[in-house]
This record gives sequence, C-alpha cells and structure tokens, in this order.
Amino acid sequence: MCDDDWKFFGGSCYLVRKEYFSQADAQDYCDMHGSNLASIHSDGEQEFIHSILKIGVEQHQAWIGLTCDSDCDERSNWRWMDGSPMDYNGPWGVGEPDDPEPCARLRSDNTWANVDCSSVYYSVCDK
Ligand SMILES: [Ca+2]
Ligand SMILES: [Ca+2]
Repeated sequence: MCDDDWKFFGGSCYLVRKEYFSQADAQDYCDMHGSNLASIHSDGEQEFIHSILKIGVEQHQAWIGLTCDSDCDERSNWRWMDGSPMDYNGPWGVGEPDDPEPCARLRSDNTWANVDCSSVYYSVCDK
C-alpha cells in the first residue's frame, strides 16, 4: 500500500527521515516526496507516529507539521501545514507552547512542544 520505507497506518503512509534538519528543510523534503510533515488527528495516529520514532533502543524526537502564524504561545493558534483541520487536542507538554517560535516537534516523551525553528531533528512525513 505504501512505497518502500513508508509505513502504513489508518489510510496514510508515513516516512521517518533519520537525518537532522530544520522544520522548513524537513517540510521541503516531504514536499519533494509528495507529502507533508505529519498531521495528527487522533490518539491512535499520535501513538503510531511515536512508535515509528523508536529506532533500536532510542526514542527520537521529530518535527511534525505543526505551525503557527501569530501569538504562538496560544494553543488555539496552531495549525497543520498540510491544511487539514485542527480537530485533535493533542498532547502539548506542560506549559507548551511557551514562546513565539512557530515550529513544534513531537518529543520523546510523546508530547508536543515548540522550539527554535532552526533546531534540527528527525522528521515524519505523511501522505
Ligand atoms: Ca495525518
Ligand atoms: Ca517551547
């Protein structure tokens, strides 16, 4: 159902990019592969993405497609880069988002948190 290296879940295909890039570079890479940084719409999808980021014994953190246009310390101002609805009140970390940075990642503890957009992480594409 999915191309080589992509993993299937719930009607979508997911690719973990095991290289460290900024969120913008990560989204460009997904776009080149006909996808976007992952959008998350359920606990099941959240758990699946967290599970594919466990590689060997290491639980990686990764960019997902969470972005924000203004007042990024307000959870209600975040949206998915792929344009899908913000219909899942995902697991923001305690006190997150906490600053103006419009880039958020899935942390190894399975919570979302915003961070300096030039930080580099693995990433997850979804199509
Ligand atoms: Ca998705
Ligand atoms: Ca933060």
